[in-house]
Amino acid sequence: MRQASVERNTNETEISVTVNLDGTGTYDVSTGIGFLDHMLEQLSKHSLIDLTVRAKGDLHIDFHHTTEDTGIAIGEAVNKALGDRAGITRYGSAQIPLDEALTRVIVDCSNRPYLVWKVGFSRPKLGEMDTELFREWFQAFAQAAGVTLHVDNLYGENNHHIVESAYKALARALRQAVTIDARAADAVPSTKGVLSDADTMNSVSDADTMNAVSGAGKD
Ligand SMILES: [Mn+2]
Repeated sequence: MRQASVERNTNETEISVTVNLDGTGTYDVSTGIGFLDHMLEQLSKHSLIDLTVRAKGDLHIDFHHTTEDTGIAIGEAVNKALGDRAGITRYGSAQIPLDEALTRVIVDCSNRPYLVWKVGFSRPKLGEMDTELFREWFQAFAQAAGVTLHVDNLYGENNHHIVESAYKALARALRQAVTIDARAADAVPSTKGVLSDADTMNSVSDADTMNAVSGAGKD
């Protein structure tokens, strides 16, 4: 079983996360932000990644730190659970509708963190949550998980539908990408021969890797 746990404590948030990449989509999520819980439950359910999240953040300020740090912690847990990334399918893509909204997500478990975010909202808030925070979550997740992530809302009107279709598409794309490829179960899917953090430590200053650093964990 590819499982990992992460504890992340700062002055702003206290978060514990457990993931099992080879799960059944069982979740137990509590961040203190109802809408974010709803999204993380979609992520687990449709990726088949078992997910436990306990977050206690400084919600009296706003939802920014808790949203971003939850993305970091879940990303770190996924990264850890992927280990040396040998045998994974590596790439995944999904186009998921929710009524009138359609969102495409493409994932590359490349250990080259990068986010392309082409999602716009017509309202500043969903429930109590600022819609601009969803980009922060995806940026933090991409950075910490070591994945290239392209998120493209093709069309849609309802803001709840738009963001929910993005999380569901992430889930389905991730499910493909982290699945062990039976035809290449022992091989690292890269001609470079390495995809893991430990093996690529020396290339952290790589310009392409650094491109994606802005945003995650900075504020
Ligand atoms: Mn919903």
